[in-house]
Amino acid sequence: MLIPALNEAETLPLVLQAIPRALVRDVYVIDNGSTDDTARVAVQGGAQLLEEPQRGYGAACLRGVQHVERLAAPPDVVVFLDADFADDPAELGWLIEPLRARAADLVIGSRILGEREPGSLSLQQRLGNRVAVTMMRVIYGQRYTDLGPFRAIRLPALVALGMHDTGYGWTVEMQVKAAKTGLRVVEVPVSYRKRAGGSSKISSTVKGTVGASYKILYTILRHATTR
Ligand SMILES: Nc1nc2c(ncn2[C@@H]2O[C@H](COP(=O)(O)OP(=O)(O)O)[C@@H](O)[C@H]2O)c(=O)[nH]1
Ligand SMILES: [Mg+2]
Repeated sequence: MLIPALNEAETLPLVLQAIPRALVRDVYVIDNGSTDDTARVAVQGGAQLLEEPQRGYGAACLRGVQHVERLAAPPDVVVFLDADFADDPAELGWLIEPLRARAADLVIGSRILGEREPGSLSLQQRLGNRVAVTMMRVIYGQRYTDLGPFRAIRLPALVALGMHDTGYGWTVEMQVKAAKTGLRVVEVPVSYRKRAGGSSKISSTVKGTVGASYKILYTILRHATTR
């Protein structure tokens, strides 16, 4: 399991405690240059610590993937989970079930299909999601309902996608490339609550929202022209 974290010392312990450890071999926290106690609480909570000095959600995820890929015994499946305790790690079983059953290569936890705490997804997030999934359906013929961060993928399939995005285009890049290369994709409902520690670094600010929206649309369209 890979958990990118930037200054999430408040919520990371809750996340780590809630992970059903029987289902997970290793938990890695990728510290993305935190200035708080993130690194310490990660280790205290039983996770292994990786450091990624380059800022960005995708940079942290890529670092984690490169690490597990090079292990002597790489895992079959990689799960991504945010450190802000907005997702419920206890729902991991539902997420990996389709992979276990060999019925999917990529499983997206959909917050749209699941139970959302009021206010956990802002209006602009829901609208942005809607635009992005509609574009992916029209351009790539793949039905998604969400770009949720809680997701599981077979490691060989992930490596074959050749992920590059170092920022918030990471989740949509994975989905676009999965659709283009014909991975078997399944969505499962996941619940979502308001992040506990402070406010979101992206969706609660105008700059973050505009930047992420632009990046998401750009990613969808760029891959359309390199079909
Ligand atoms: N904003 C930001 N988040 C990062 C970075 N690296 C890792 N993260 C983690 O990415 C996750 C998602 O960030 P969050 O602020 O909740 O964004 P949102 O859920 O999209 O509004 C959290 O677990 C962050 O700690 C980074 O460089 N920038
Ligand atoms: Mg969040």
